[in-house]
Amino acid sequence: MPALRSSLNVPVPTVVVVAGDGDVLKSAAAELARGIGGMTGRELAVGAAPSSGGAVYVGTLDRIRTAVRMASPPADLDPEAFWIGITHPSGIAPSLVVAGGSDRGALYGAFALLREIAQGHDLSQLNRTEAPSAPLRWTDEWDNMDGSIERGYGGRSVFFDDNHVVPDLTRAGEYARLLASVGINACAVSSVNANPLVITDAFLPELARVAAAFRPWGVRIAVSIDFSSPKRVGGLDTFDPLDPKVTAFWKDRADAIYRAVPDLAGFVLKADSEGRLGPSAYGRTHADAANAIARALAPHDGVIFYRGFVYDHHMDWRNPKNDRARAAWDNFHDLDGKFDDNVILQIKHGPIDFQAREPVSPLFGALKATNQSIELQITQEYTGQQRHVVFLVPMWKEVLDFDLQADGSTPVSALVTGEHFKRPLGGFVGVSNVGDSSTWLGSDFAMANLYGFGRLAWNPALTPERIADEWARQTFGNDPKVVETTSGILLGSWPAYEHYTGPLGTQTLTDITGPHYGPGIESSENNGWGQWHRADRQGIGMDRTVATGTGYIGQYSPPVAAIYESLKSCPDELLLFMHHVPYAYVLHSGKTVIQHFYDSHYQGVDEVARFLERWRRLKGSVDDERYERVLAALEYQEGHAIVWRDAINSYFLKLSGIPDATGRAGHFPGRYEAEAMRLEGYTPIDVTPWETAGAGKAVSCAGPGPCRASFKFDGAAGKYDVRVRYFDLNTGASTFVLHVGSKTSERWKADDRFPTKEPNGHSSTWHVTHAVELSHDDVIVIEGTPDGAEHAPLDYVEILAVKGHRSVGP
Ligand code: GCV
Repeated sequence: MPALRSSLNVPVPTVVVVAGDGDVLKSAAAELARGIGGMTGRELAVGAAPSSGGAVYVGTLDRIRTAVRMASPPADLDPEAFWIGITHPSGIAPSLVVAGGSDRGALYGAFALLREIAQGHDLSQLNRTEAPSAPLRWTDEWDNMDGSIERGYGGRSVFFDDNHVVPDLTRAGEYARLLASVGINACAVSSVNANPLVITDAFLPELARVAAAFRPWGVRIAVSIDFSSPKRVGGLDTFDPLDPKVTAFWKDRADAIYRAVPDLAGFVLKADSEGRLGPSAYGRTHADAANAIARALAPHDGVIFYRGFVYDHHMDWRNPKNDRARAAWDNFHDLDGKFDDNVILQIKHGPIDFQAREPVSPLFGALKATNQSIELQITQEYTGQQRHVVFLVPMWKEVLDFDLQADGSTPVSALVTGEHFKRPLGGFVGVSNVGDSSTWLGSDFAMANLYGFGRLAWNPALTPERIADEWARQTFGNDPKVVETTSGILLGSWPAYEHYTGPLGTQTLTDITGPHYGPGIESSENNGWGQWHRADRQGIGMDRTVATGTGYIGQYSPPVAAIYESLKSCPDELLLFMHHVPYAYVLHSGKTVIQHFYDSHYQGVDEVARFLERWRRLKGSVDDERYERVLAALEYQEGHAIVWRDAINSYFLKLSGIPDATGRAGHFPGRYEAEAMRLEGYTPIDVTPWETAGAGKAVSCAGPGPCRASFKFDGAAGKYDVRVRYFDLNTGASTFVLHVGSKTSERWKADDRFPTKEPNGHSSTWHVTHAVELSHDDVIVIEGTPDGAEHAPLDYVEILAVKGHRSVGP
């Protein structure tokens, strides 16, 4: 603490002087007292009178002007903007000032000042004005009314349970505080797969309670609506948006909701998508639909986010011209200029669905007279579901910086903020899906994504390096070693994930009809979902060219289309998204596609192994609780990256028939397959898909157990890591015991909750025993005792020499 105090170069204030009396301002003052007090070890009073020891003044610019003389404040501030600076009032020590264009601006300024202090910045010359890049900075929560969260990995809803709002909204209020701390100003609390209950009279008093919990933090709530509500809860026989009965229904609902929640931010609508009903049922356009509802909201200053995620999930895969990537642009570009001013099209950042890598959605460049916003996914649906560290800010930053050349230079950030085409509204939506877990998102590092989303929405010019550094300092403190390691892991994590999942623009090669988590390569093909990568024995990739393919590339402006259309200029990282090529096709890097696949998967695993090594060096520098939690998460991630690597490499080795030039793919040194061990009680089973288990097989213990699988170690004496690869299903908690000779014995339970009942790439995990002394012919035994429907499935054991240790003998 003292170090932090001295680095600030201003006296630590003893009082927070509040110029004003609104609830949001009270939150700002309380945050300053709590934050500065906590970080400097000094207790601060909150009051109206300055003290001789120095103060921090907080309020709107106008009110502060009358309270204290400021050296260089701005003449004016937009409502959400703030100025933070230093002032030298007579009679008391130099003091800090947080002035907002409104109370909300002051709250953002308070959090900005706390960020400065947390990072130990010199405040003696502080003089900074900031304003957000865009008026709309929202999160969407995919919370269901029963308390579950679609694609949520951090526990249950903090808003809903059993079709009601939860009785205790303390966590909801804390979430609003968290959102406000990074400048988010609205939150759609109910899932886009909407339950019409949310807009019924009976529910509105409950909704009002959520709004009340959020209000002190200046975060307005919104709700997702079901387009067929006029029929489902309105007693009408139609939901045709042009029917006067339907427009009257929406007006009645909007008026009723605004009576209960006068500051409701608005609605979110997913229509004509993944089975949700929409205007196509009546041959109406998306503009008809959006405007009908927007007109009910307009008198209340409400807005409607209309999702651009509209596509046909029953598309015929046999037609090579069909292409889901085309859908957003095909559905909306013609409607440009036809939407009311309180409609915002909410467009996912890529044309498919938050894959490990996608190009930028061409729809951003097609809307010149329509408000638009970018939808980014904070919850890691396709990027490791919070079990893998994947810092998405570098990916988002690439998207925001990408120049679509729609009208001269038009980086995506200038389009979605509304800046370039001078739109009245625009902004950012982050699908967050926090839950009741103590870490909100279910893992420590995942919070860097929520933080980074807010920071980029506030200022898209910030760099990923700066955001990672800020987050690391505020999360783990300013120890340079900790900051460097933490931000290094964050910044390397998206590339690593892409390397071991879906390189070269193949998308995340996961089980797309299942939980979207582990590998499931063929699940993308031969079905209507349209996430095809079209791999066959000769080659791989979607031909999206104008010349011979689906024509998707033609949705970009001519200069951008020219880059993607030509194999010569198409960047390697998107090659297979844009083109179908033979496995032997040579990339710009000089490698063939297939060799790049093999290498990249090994590289990705090595990168995660290095994250782990680096983290281990922080023992003692990070509190034990978080150190151990992150360590366990990274150890698991390394193991799961190996599952990905081996699944994808084995699959493409078999399909292409082209060997890995370095001899790694398909060869597993030190590996003993369970089905080849001596089995007592265990029986071999086939694993589906085959590539997610060693040799496609495992062993399962059908009886009460324990079952045993044993083998003799046939290597030289030395020190080894023993990796037991097994499947942890969500149907029980089997017990495993590992015996190595007479020396080592370890017991563990398979009690994690992976998203599957089957042995496959989602449930494959490992237990590693480090640095075991082994002798040639040592007997290794694994005992598995089933629990419930989980039959202690075992895949293989791998015995690898500890690095730097020479084995002797046999
Ligand atoms: C809320 C993907 C997800 C769905 C999600 C949908 C959407 O398809 O898998 O869970 O539904 O996107 O964004 O509407």
